[in-house]
Amino acid sequence: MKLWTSRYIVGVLAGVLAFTGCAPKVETKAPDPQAEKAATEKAMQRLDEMKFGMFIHWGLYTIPAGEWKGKYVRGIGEWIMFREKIPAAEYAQLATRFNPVKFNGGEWAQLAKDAGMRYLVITSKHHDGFAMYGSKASKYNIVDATPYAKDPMKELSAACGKQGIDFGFYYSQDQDWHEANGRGNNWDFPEKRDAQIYLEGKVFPQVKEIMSGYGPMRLIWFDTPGLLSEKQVTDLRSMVKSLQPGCLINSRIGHDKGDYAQTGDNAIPIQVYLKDGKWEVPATLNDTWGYKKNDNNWKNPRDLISKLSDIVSKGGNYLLNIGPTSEGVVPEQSQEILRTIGKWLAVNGEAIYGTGPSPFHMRDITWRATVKPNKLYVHILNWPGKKLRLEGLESQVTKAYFLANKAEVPFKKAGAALEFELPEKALEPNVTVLALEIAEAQPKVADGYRADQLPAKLDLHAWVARMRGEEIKYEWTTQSATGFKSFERETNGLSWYPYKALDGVYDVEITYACDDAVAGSKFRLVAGRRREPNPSAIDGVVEKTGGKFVTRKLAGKLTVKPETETISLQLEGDDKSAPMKVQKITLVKSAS
Ligand code: JFZ
Repeated sequence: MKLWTSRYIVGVLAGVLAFTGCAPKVETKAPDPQAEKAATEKAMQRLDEMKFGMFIHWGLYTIPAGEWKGKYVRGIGEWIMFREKIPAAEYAQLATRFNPVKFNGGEWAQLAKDAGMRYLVITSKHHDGFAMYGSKASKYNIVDATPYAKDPMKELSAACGKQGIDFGFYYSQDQDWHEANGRGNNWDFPEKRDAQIYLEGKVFPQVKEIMSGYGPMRLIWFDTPGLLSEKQVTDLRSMVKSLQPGCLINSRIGHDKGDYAQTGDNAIPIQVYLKDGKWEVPATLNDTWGYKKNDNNWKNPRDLISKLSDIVSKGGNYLLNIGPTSEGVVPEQSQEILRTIGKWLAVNGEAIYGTGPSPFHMRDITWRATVKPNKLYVHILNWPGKKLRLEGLESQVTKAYFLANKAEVPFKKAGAALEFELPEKALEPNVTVLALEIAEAQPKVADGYRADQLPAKLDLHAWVARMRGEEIKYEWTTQSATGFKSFERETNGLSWYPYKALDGVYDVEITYACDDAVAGSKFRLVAGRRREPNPSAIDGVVEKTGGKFVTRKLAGKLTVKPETETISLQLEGDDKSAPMKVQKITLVKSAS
């Protein structure tokens, strides 16, 4: 007890000395509420129109790049300090080797521009506590602690300004593994922390710095709010808004104090989602945010472009990450992927930027829709062959044409549907957009087809799920997910995110194929919230399918409530189930 008390006091004293010594106390006065509201609304509209942004994770963790003392470290690269419980003093030594001589802010801004990205968010300080800009509030920063000794964020923010790309900072406001009073590092600092000391000594001064020295800040991206109190979060918000009322704040500031929301990483709602305002999907190009030298699990451009269409048609923005190396180089593959997306956007951007979400719900993965006044854009994700049937549109279509070549597309009425005559093959390797000119400003959609009217029988395709685990892959030829390897620490499986679209008790079918050798493996379907003690669940056993895709009804029912966060399919046990291919699960609303 005595020991604990004295260590605590020493810890607090050290914190007070380290912080109040060099940083003046920062006042947080509340901004004028009217001005804040107007500026925020304007910025929200701009964010909604931009749709596509670049996320950049860059920090000291790019030196180990996924390997510590010769050992490969699983998981996301920027968490290596935490994963390996690296002492703060030892980790800090990385700074003496951080020298990104190849960094060129103009090139990064140009890459974002080439990719068709309209905004950019970069880590000013991640959980490791190291400031990637010149900070007066903490010596642990790129100018004072590295041989590079320059502030790359000055160059980058200026380059973005020149390119017309909105600039924003990521800032880890609660987790800080370098500080005794930051959250997360209990291997160096087992004592109880005092978050207020950390906030006043580091966070408030640093947030003031990043909000003041880098031009107009379009948004600030806080992360992993954890244990800050509502008062602390409110103070943080006031500080941001008093400095730049039009700077948007993301929901990961905590306590519902953000202007717009994030989904989980790489998590896309299953349907159009407009109930809680604007949202954004932060996503990776491979399986890490911060650079890892051995992570070559790159998503393909087709997948990413389809995801962009999917997300935008559901009402969201896509924030896609690059992880530059410790030299300041963006991996070649990332550049190539982004430029491919940019080429697609140069032709099809009209169907993305400034559009509204789909007026239809989504029945399968053939197409998605976005709208503009008098226009409906049909994004064809999976080419249906020579005919595309579009059901549920009541508006009169006056003209149909492809954005790719402006060629008119013949169509006729077929009962209540429209039937478009397509070429045998897709025009593009990626998403082909069919533009429809319609008589009304807003498309009229028939009852039963509207976005908020889901059918009693609803497919959840593997493609719409988040694929968790490094081995799991999507197979385009069979439209199925495969590679369900089980590992102890990484959850492995498919997760769907209903985001309030579902409410009820459901019978469940699963469509899969497997070699007979896989039969007997167990799987589990779970619907619940994070860490919910008793989620709704169905256990199943894989049966022989003779290699063909079959649909099987599961024994049991799944309860999905509006507050259910995820529906997950996990294959339990060893690697036996790895080659199983899952196309979809189907929820059938049950009477009981
Ligand atoms: C956080 C960070 O821990 C991570 O390093 C990275 O910066 C990422 C963008 O954000 O990780 C999270 C935070 C929240 C969720 C998932 C990962 N979430 O809500 O599902």
